[in-house]
Amino acid sequence: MRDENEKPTGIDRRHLLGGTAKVAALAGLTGAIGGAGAVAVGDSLLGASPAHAASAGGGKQSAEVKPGDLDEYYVFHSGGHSGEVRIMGAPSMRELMRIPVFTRCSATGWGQTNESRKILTEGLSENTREFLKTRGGVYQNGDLHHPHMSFTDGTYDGRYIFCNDKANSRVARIRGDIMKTDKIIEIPNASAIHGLRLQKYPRTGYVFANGEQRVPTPNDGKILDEPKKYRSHFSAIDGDAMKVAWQVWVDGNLDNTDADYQGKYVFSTCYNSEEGVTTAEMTAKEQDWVVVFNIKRIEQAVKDGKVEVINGVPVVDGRHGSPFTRYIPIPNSPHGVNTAPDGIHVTVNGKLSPTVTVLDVRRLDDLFDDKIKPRDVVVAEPQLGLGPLHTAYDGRGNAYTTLFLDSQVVKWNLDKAVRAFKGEKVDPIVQKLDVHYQPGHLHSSMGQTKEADGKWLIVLNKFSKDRFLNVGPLKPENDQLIDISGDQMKIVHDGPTFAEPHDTLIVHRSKVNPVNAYRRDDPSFADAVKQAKADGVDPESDSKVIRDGDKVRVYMTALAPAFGLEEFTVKQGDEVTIYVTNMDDVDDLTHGFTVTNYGVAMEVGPQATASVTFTADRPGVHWYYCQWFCHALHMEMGGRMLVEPRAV
Ligand code: RUQ
Ligand code: CUA
Repeated sequence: MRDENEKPTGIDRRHLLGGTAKVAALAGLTGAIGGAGAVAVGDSLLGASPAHAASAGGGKQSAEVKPGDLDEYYVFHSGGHSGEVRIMGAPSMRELMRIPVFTRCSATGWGQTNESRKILTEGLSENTREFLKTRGGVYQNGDLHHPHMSFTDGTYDGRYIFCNDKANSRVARIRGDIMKTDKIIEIPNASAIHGLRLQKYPRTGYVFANGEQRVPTPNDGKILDEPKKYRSHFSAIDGDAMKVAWQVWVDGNLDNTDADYQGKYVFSTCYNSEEGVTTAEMTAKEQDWVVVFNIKRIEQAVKDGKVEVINGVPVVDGRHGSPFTRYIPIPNSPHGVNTAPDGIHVTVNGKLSPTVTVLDVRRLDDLFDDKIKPRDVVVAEPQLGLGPLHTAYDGRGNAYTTLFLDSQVVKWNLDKAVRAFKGEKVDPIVQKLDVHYQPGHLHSSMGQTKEADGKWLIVLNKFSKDRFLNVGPLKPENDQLIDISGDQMKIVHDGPTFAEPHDTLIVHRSKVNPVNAYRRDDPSFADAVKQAKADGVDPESDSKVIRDGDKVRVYMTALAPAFGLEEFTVKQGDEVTIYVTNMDDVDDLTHGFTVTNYGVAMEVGPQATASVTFTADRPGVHWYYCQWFCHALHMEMGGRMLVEPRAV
């Protein structure tokens, strides 16, 4: 689809690069807010009228999306230690939806329904399931840093969103059609899955996931305070099967990761090459590294069985000297790693070093063939400022890096950085913009794809301080929207958010096509439909109670404004499973099912079946009701569960 806002065709790249030279003259104005200094080139990019051209070098885009109008982009926002993914719209920054992933959710019953509990438990190890037995059967928390959408041929395809859980070492997948989590797996031989990125070419394919903490393998208590024996593993997960395909044992730990656009190499930063266990030890050296993984060689070794199988996963030894990896030295404790949409450059962000190191992927074949040295892959290393964490791109040759300590975003030119590294007297820095405050990740529209369109940048600031009304000791974070369509960055919106967006995606709406109702053969509730069939019940039309010893299965339809059953009776102590099928197929007609004073609640989407199991251990009259406002008679949509007391 084409939008009236889409990038005009026929952009003259050389004209643009030439234009930035004018901006370079402004580079001394560090911290200058975009809008100062008129440069007309940005206007030609936007196709703005000459009337605007005279005003400023900042973009001319507005964050305003009028009531009833739709945003141009979907934003997939991580929920950090809230454990969810949030969908927002850009440029309005309106929150559109929350997708429970590692969370429990009061509204939707995520963590409570049989369908969600299956997803939350089926990918766990026996050992973890055993551990959770006395803890409600599922983890109650998660720390979701990095949501990423699946790729086909270097750009988003809308199929899935994958994300990590640092807290409990898991990886999850969200379906792009219904925007619900459909798979969660625990990653064996890893502790704290942090960096997560996807194979971009030819498709996803692999989900690459970093084990951040070094731990004994197996971590069963036999090895404790012997850090030299700890290990960390890089994982490649088959994103279709949601199964770990292989792992690589590395030196150091693993922080962030990204993949190339050729499907050959993956990169992971390491901030603890010292393999220390205290902060002082971890930051002792001046140099750490980025590990480069050679996918073909690893796949070949796995195929040839040249692996150690640990907890069911083939593991190759990728420590120094192995054919599977190369370690490129990078100044002190690098953090983010970001592949540029040009398919050639990869930036490694220094964190404790003021530099960003730029690699050229075209040199990696030679590196793996030992024709060149690791540092020969480095083609630039500009000094940008204090605390570089992550880098985004505009598809016009510019990069944008967050400076955590300086509370700035620095815009710099890749080509100039490469030329400066060769000794030419050029300053790659285009502009430094103050942000509020202490930014971590940043993301440009379509910027992690080969279709980077250079329109918007979202900067996730860890602190909001004085930007909003005081809400007590715990303050929101601040997600700032920046117009990058001009030569100068311009902040256009402040957006408070709850703990804690780490990372975000800005995906053009043409890539995302969710459905309005479930298909009746949707796999997410296939078990419920199967059970109904086995009980001789058609869940789409029948409402009835099936008794099976002390198990009771209650089937009912939901059709606004009534459930198929206005009452049912069970005995105290029965294990009751309620199956509700929403037969409304009107857009936006979700029902709910809550049992009063039973702690039971779930969402029942249009055309979906949802189920929940509980023990009816409280005798008495317990009304159930629909908690999703669905009809003028929504308040009346309910019924009674009569629980007969156990005979004494
Ligand atoms: S990390 S602030 Cu968890 Cu993505 Cu860099
Ligand atoms: Cu159905 Cu409210």
